[in-house]
Amino acid sequence: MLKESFIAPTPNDAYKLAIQKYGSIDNFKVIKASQYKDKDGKLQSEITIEVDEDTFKRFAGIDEEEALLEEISILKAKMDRMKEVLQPKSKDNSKLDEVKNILIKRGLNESWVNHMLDPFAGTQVAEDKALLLSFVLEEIEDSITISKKPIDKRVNIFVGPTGVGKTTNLAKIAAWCIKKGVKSEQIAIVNLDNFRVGAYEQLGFYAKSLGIDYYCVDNPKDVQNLMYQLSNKELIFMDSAGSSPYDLDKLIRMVDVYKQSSQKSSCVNLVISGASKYVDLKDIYEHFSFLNIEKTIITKVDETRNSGNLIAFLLDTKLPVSFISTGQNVPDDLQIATKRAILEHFIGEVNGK
Ligand SMILES: Nc1nc2c(ncn2[C@@H]2O[C@H](COP(=O)(O)OP(=O)(O)O)[C@@H](O)[C@H]2O)c(=O)[nH]1
Ligand SMILES: [Mg+2]
Repeated sequence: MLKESFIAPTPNDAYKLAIQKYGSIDNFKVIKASQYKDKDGKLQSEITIEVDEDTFKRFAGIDEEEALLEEISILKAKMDRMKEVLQPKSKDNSKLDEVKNILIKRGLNESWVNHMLDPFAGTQVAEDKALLLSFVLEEIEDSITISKKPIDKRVNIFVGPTGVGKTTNLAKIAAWCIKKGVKSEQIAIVNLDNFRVGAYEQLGFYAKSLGIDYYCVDNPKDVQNLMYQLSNKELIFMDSAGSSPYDLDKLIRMVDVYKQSSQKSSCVNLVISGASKYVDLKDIYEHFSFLNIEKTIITKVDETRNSGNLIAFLLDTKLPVSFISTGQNVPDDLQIATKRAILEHFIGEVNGK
């Protein structure tokens, strides 16, 4: 025997449904009748009948084989629905690829971009360009580091390739410290770059206009003597040349001496141009890494349309950024680094501005 239920608003209507299906009361037996409230609070009546298999098939108008096929097709439809739920909802990754291309074209590292965005492939997020971009920007914002205080050591040395903006930004930063309340008599500027034509005069000019004492040394012994001489100064800024292997060797020896004589209260600042390519930035970083770089100062952000290179470098090295130089004007074109300031250019670039 098979059991079957009929549901209607009243017991009488439920009963009528059973008669409608099986023709006469003689073809089935009512074994249960009950009432309940459905999810909308409406009263429903349910009757359960018993019917033998032959009658069921006769009135259903199907033979056994058909019943089986029907059952299989119902199961198949059910499985398809389950697959739909389990499977990624979207197969269209064209927007995802578009976003990846924009980011890579703007200088971000391809493997980093893939690592960030591939998990979204085939999902609904993959169809939303704005969502994908904001996800990546948030990841960048979380991962880059800003130094807690831009200047927190007594002796600060500026290293980096020639022409990157070490001398001009040293002057801007010294001016910023004066603005923040350090007396100019409490500051000293030291030039380790006295070989280059004009290097002495350039920094000397800035020092004089800021009222800061200015010194020039070119060997480790003189560095040591000068550090003793300047022991009463609150803040010391050191400029360097250091591009050729000879310069670098000398710089390493001088920095070694000044680090020893300044008893750990010293900081090596790597000055890099925000307009440089990723591979060049990595080369520069490796070139100067012997000096234990603590912070980085980014210059020439006004000169680039591909700041993704810089961001890729910062994501890679995790170097804390202290200042950002936005132009040639001394002392005005200088900002304290913020994540926003670093991302601002990049956001403009990825949005095609
Ligand atoms: N556009 C632009 N030029 C800059 C910036 N910072 C420095 N410069 C210029 O880059 C050139 C080299 O600067 P300098 O300080 O002498 O570089 P150094 O060789 O590293 O000491 C100068 O003409 C500066 O005015 C900047 O943020 N933006
Ligand atoms: Mg210089």
